[in-house]
Amino acid sequence: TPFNRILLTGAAGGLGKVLRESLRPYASIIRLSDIAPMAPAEGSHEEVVQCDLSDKAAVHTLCEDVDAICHFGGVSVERPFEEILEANIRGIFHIYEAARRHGIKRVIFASSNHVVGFYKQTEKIDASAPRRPDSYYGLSKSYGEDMASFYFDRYGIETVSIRIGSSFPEPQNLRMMSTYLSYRDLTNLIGRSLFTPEVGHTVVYGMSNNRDVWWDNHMAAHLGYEPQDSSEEFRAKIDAQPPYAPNDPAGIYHGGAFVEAGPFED
Ligand code: NAI
Ligand code: 15L
Repeated sequence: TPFNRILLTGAAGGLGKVLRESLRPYASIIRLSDIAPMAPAEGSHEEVVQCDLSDKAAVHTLCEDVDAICHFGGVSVERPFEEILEANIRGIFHIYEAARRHGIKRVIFASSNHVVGFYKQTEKIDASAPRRPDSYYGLSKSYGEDMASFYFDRYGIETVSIRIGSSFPEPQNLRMMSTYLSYRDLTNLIGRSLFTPEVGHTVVYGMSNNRDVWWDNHMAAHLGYEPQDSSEEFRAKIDAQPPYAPNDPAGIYHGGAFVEAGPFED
């Protein structure tokens, strides 16, 4: 059964703009939120609320009368620690505290492959592999997954943490031939994550049915996620690109260039 009201954070972002439309079947009302301005509500099925995730009281109000949260808001690339701290680390604490106080029982967390970004592309891992964050950004997602685990064990709030690979209109380079997640597959994975009865805290890799993958989703089989798309349809275009230099992290690590972002000097 669809939810009455779903909250989508990060609604002004690349994925948020897509999900604004594609999550529509999952709820009667979708409440859209971001720190950035958004297009006004289109009808009675939309609500638009600008909100800074680092503002605890504002996030509490944002979550009023919400039945499930899709948490996609935050800093989505490597940045100085202080920026990540406010948006991602304080932000996810505020989301879970608001969920607890409002009795919201299900969260879908946009985690990232950068939680395991320091694995080599020659290594295949499942959700039980020790995390190897590749950045402050990856660390904040790792912390978010721990927050999800804690709020399930302590308060029974269930979460699916989706370690999204690369979700864009198409793969942009050879690395993304492995990490690509189509918008259609992302939408279906969010649906499975919202409607599967018992998920506890489930970690799933967000990837399409790509040929050469580094991640194994057997530990999330209960979600029944079956990707429909594959990066293979873009193979010819990507093959036309020059190969990576032997020392280019894009051809070595799961996280690609994130492994060498920074340091940020004051
Ligand atoms: P994006 O950067 O386009 O969107 C993130 C949104 O969060 C932006 O609209 C931004 O204004 C908002 N935001 C930032 N700080 C905020 C704050 N303090 N309060 C409220 N809102 C704030 O990123 P994208 O690609 O749409 O990603 C969405 C989510 O999925 C992010 O959490 C990202 O980390 C995650 N993700 C995305 C991947 C992808 O391939 N697109 C891969 C892995 C994870
Ligand atoms: C992410 O986590 C980022 O949000 C996104 O912009 C891409 O860099 C993606 O990972 C990726 O690894 O391709």
